[in-house]
Amino acid sequence: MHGSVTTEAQRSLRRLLAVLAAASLLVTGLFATGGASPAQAAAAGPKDTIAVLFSYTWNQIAKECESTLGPAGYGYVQTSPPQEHVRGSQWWTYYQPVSYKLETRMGTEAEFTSMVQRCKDAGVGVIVDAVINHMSGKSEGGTGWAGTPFQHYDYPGLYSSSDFHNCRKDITNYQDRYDVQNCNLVNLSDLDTSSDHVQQTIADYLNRFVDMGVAGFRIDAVKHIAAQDMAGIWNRVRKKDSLYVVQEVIRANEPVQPEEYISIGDVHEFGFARKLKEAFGGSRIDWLISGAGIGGSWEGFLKQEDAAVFVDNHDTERNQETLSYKDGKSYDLAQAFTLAWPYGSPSVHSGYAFSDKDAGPALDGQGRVIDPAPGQNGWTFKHAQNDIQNMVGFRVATYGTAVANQWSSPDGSAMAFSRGDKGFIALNNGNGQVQREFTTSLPDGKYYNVITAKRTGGTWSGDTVTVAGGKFTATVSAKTALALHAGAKVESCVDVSAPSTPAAVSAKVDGGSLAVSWQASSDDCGVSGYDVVRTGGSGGAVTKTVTGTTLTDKTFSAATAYTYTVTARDASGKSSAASAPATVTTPEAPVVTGTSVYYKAPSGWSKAYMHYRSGTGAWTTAPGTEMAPVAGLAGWFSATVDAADGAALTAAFNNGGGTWDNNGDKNYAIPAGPEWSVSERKVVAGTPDKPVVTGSSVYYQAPAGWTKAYLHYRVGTAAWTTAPGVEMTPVEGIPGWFKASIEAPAGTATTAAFNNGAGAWDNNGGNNYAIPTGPAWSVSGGSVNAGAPQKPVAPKPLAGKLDLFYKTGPGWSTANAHYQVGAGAWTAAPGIAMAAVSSCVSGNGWYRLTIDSGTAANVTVAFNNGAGAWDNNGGKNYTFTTDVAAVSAGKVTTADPCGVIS
Ligand code: ARE
Repeated sequence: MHGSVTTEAQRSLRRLLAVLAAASLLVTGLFATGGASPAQAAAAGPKDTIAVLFSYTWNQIAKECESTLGPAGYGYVQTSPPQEHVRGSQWWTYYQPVSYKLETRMGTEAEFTSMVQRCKDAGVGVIVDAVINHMSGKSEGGTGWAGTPFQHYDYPGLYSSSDFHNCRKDITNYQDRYDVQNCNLVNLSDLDTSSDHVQQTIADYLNRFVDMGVAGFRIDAVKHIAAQDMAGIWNRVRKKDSLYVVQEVIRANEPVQPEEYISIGDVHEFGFARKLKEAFGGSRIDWLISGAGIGGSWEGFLKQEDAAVFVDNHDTERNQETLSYKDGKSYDLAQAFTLAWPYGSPSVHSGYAFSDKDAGPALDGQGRVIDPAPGQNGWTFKHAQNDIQNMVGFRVATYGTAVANQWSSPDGSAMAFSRGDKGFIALNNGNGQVQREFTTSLPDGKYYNVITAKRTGGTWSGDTVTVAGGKFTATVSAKTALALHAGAKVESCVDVSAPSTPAAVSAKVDGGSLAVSWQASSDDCGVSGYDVVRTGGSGGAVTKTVTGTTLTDKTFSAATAYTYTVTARDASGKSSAASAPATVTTPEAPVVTGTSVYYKAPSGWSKAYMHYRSGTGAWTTAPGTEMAPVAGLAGWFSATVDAADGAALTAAFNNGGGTWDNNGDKNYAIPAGPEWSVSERKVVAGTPDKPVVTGSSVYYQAPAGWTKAYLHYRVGTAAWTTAPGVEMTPVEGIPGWFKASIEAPAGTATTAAFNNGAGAWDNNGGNNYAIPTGPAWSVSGGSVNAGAPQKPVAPKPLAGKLDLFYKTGPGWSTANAHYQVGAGAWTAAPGIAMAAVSSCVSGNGWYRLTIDSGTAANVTVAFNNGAGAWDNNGGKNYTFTTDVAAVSAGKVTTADPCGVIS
């Protein structure tokens, strides 16, 4: 089931509507001058792929257009910046303009003009890398490639000091829009693009290319040009509605965002390339296509109609933000995926190998780039690599179709999908081969695998697969792909006769399956598949279609006779006669039993896989079957697998990341049977014992100002909750207190920290809180106490008697209260002995005394242990005015701390 991927057709339509909208605004005279033009860049059609020929000479680009790019189906070729630049051997000299003369070390103006025409004739539009944000970065000035003298802020005949922004220091703070758009990017003198003169000068430069017939522009460093300034420049460009524009705004957590520039044209979605690195640079790639798949529906991604994508560009191949040619086959797979997947307009980067990231391309004695040639001077020729140029053709052939038939392998390292009824691709980023029957929406027929097959002119040669009834069986080796499309189909032959009748059909019991096989039929245009009809048993007649000459039947009843007949079909639908029947009777016992295996993983494993075989059958493909965590049993995982005919399983376990437990090289023998548990190298029958789990209520007194409280915790050594943890509920009647319930096996403490869900934490000063098992615990003021908090009872004024509680300090074995009622006489020292309270809800150590207070409004007390130790409240004594009072560690409260007052 495919998601709602916006197709390129929708993309074109939106572009077209935008262009029409702009046009109609103009004719009705409503077009407001001075604002950003609503015009959009040209529609991306089927040929939306750009070959970026980084640092290539103009002469060689012309040749590539004719020999490779045009025939392969590239719509565009992007050049490196073509204006006069500073001198030097580094590649990046041409990102430092000195004048707008089209004289560079890649070629002359005449060569550039000729290239534009030759590429156009080959069906390839030229995209110019336009460096318009700035001029050079040479503080000391100098002389340009074509001999133009310049100073940092002075380019004779073009710009003088007043044409540059005043900031004149380097950008230091990307969080500050002003800094980013007014100061110098790596010392490059920053043009004041708000000025009319500068906008017009830049537009004149761009219009020279428009008149020459280029197809569009890459706008370099546009993040550093305010979007409204860019609109001011763009409004002065001719034929802008027929140009394709792609802008470089590196997405980051910064004020200037890619979306600000979409009224001008496409913007590179750097997030796409970063995700490709995450996927293809690792193992799992399946998440790229799950649901709607990577693209405009993803949070923080440009919409389909605004996005341009790449696997890498000349900056990111150097700073390792993305994959690069250095990643070998995974890089090529990412490229194939990008070309097959309908999100954004893709660029294919093609440069040269390097170890020094500043190193320029190979130069001749005069400093000119030597024409790139395959296998020379490190040029990668990625744009011409067989699989990549053929995937460009795939993109053309599948244009406008939706994604369907998504499939991924259990370990996520391989995936496949269809593009409507026009194309199909399978990508294997894993380390083992994938062999299976794939489902496609391609019409029946024989297709070239364009990843390996070669195209010469319009003729293909190489590996093919045959699709029949929407299925085909193929093997995709590790780190390779298989791609089929409507434009690379074997010419169908003129089908006259039906296939011959399948001969020598046999059916037999083979382990836990029934194996049916026969001899291949012949046909004038090839057999596309076989229909195998089974009769017998309670299910009646069942037909299965296969492309090979065997069928493995796994669904059947015991002690039953089944009869198979086979019919061959060809691609035009002609069928042979049915074969002679072959009959097999299944054995008595059920031949397949399910065994549930429980495994206690070593500590630190977050996942567990079981790699196994049943009897003498084949091993699973490593890492094997992923096991599921067992609820309530920390560290335990389980999987239920089929064991053939009561056979034992041989198994080894691993964490999916290369750590194995193979029982000290002996593997584990797990007998047939319903349930087995493997723990500490022992295999025992049955499921593991679950610990007795008890529930606890955790109460928490939150710091002032918290409106919510969350409990973030782990039971024993089990995993932590996902922050912020579980939300606690306010305790009714006790302001500031919150409550949550947890479950823990008896005797296993819970480690906890509290937070307000908005980033404020109480983790007990970095130590966290240890909460024992038990019915209720209260956490308050940094300590954990047994029991629930007491509802506060409004204190009542003293009336006749004082109920006094005192909690002794360490070393006191008795407590006396020496007191005075109102202004009356003091008791004789040491006063009256208090009674120990044997059971107190808030813990041990409390003493109690009831004092007759008569009509007095207060009672004054000093406590002692009868052996000379006194607590007289630091010399002030304690004065009580309520009917209940409790003193603990110098603190007076007015509630019963023990729950003993009836
Ligand atoms: C060279 C030297 C510098 C020297 C300067 C002037 O390396 O040390 O100060 O010359 O003498 C390219 C090279 C630079 C080179 C420059 C000029 O990469 O090394 O400087 O040419 O010759 C930001 C911009 C983004 C820009 C990247 C590189 O936003 O637009 O930086 N990318 C384009 C091109 C580059 C090119 C330029 C712009 C300049 O693709 O190839 O520079 O024309 C965060 C931010 C990004 C920021 C990134 C890097 O991710 O979010 O916005 O990108 O950091 O700072």
